[in-house]
Amino acid sequence: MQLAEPQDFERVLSSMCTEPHPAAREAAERFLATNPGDPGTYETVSDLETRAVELLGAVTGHPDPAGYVTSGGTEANIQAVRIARNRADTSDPNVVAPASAHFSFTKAANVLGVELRTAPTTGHRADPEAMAELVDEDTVCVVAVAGSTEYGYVDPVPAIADLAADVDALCHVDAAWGGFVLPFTDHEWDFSDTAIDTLTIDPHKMGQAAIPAGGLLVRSERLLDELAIETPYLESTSQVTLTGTRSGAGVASAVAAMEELWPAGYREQYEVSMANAEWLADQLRARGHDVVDPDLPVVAADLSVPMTEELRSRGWRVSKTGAGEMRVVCMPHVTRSMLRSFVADLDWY
Ligand code: 0PR
Repeated sequence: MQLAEPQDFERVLSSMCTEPHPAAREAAERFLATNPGDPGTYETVSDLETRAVELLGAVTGHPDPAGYVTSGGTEANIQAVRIARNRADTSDPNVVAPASAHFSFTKAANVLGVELRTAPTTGHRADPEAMAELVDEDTVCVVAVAGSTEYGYVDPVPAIADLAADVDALCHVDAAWGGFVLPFTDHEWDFSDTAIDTLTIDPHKMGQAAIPAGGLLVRSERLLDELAIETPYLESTSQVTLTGTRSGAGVASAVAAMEELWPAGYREQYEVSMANAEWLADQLRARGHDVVDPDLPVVAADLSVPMTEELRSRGWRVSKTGAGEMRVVCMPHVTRSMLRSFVADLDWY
């Protein structure tokens, strides 16, 4: 049978995922038939997962992290909220997050029976004062976003960690997308900078691993214990993951990408992506558009709806923010020459 070819990345400007690094692709294929959810049987991939967590710790400033490779940022965020809920002693738990938090927190709240309270942002960043008005004794988790989905902006993580500590809640940082570029910036966001408890960082986004490879890291093993479920018929006696059978491809691919790229390769990619974002922002400004200044490599600008639709009809994959701006994510597959031809199409319009 002749299967369809997957689409190429030639005109994809909207995705937070990218073409995997060749070493990551190769590792994914090699470990396709392994299941880290059954570590007693699949020992090699289980050892690779230990290595993945170690490497994620290096990226996020934690010399001795605990955690695991999730199916993606959604699972990691759900599990972080679950840890916080299980640890707390309240029958009416709530989570406080900025309005910019990814919709996976809505799923987490829904699945876990936790109330989600969102505070308005200021200048596309979380406003700790607005969040302070929402926390109370039933707050189990306070969320900061380090690299927001729509604008790539970074919240004031230290102030949000202080707020969490004030009410004895956990502080969770969602660096699902930003985690592999933030080490090369001045932002305070990781385990070494701030008193955070849990963190999401996805190898299958800026980490250049194959899908599915997300990451949940926690400051200490004790927090992971909040998730432990007894597994009477497996070799291991408990399981902390949300899914049972999991992709060994994601785990192996994450290790291969990080072994290959951390830190020099990721730094170089950050510099290239950031320069591309700034170049595109300048080009759009020169054409009279309002541009949200890029902080990490995401560009949002006020292109009209017909203009965005025309670009889409020419094959460009661009998306819109909630406020209606056109948004371009400068992923590793987004090159300067791609952006030049994108701008040329804009000029045609
Ligand atoms: N946290 C952040 C900050 C994210 O941006 C995302 C995904 C997640 C968590 C969830 O991760 P998983 O999808 O791995 O579970 N970001 C969106 C996504 O890829 C971004 C998006 C949404 C991009 C809509 C394009 C688009 O059209 O689903």
